[in-house]
Amino acid sequence: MSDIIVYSVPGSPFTRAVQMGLEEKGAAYRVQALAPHEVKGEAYLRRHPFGRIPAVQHGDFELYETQAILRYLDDVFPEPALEPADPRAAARMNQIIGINDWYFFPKVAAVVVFQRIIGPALLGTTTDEAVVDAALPMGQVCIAELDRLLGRQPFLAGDRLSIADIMLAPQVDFFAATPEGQALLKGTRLEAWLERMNARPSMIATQRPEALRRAA
Ligand SMILES: N[C@@H](CCC(=O)N[C@@H](CS)C(=O)NCC(=O)O)C(=O)O
Repeated sequence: MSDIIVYSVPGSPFTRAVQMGLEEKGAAYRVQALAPHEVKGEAYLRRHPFGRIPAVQHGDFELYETQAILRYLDDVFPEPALEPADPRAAARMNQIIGINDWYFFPKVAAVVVFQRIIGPALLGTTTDEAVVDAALPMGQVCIAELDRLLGRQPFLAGDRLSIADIMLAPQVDFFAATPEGQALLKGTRLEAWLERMNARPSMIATQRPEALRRAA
C-alpha cells in the first residue's frame, strides 16, 4: 500500500492529530509542508476547496476533514483500534470530537493561541486583550466539560485511547502554552491527562516547531 502524504503548514494542531493517528498505527507517511499563503492558493484549493489543513493523499484517494481522515485510518490500519466498540463509549468519543470542532477549537483555542502565540511569533502582531477576554467564558465551559467527561477514566472515551484523545491532545497542548490555558487547566484531571498524552511517543514525535511552543 502506498505511503500517505499529509499536506500541512507546520504547527497545525489538526494536522498533528492526523500525524498522531498515523504514529499510533505505525503507518508510513510523509508531511508535505505548505507555506501559509499556499493554503488559499489555487493549487491547494483544488485539493481542499475550503482552504484548510490538513488534507491527505493515499494512493489515488484524496481526503480532508480531520475526523474523517482519522476514521479512514482506523479502517485501513485496524490495529490498534481507535474507535470504541461499546456504543456508549463511541457516543462519548463522537460527542467530544463535536465539542472540539464546534466550541473548543473555533471559539477558544484558535482565538487565544492566535492572539498569544501564532500572531506574535509569525506575524509580528500584538495581543488584543479584549479578544482574549471575550473567549474565556467559553474556555471555562469547554475545559470544565471536558474535565467532567474525562472523570476518573484514563482516556476521554474510557479505558482506551480513541480519536477523541487524538483530536483533543494537540489542541489542549497548544492552549496550555498560553497563560489562559495554563490557568484554566491547573489542578484539573484534564491537566493530568495532557501530561499522560504528552508522554506518548505519538505526541513526542509530532512536536510543534520551537517558535510555536509558548506564548511570547
Ligand atoms: N474542520 C477542519 C478544520 C481544520 C482547520 O481549521 N485547520 C486550521 C489549522 S489547525 C486551518 O486550516 N487554518 C487556516 C485558515 O483558517 O486559513 C478539519 O477538521 O480538518
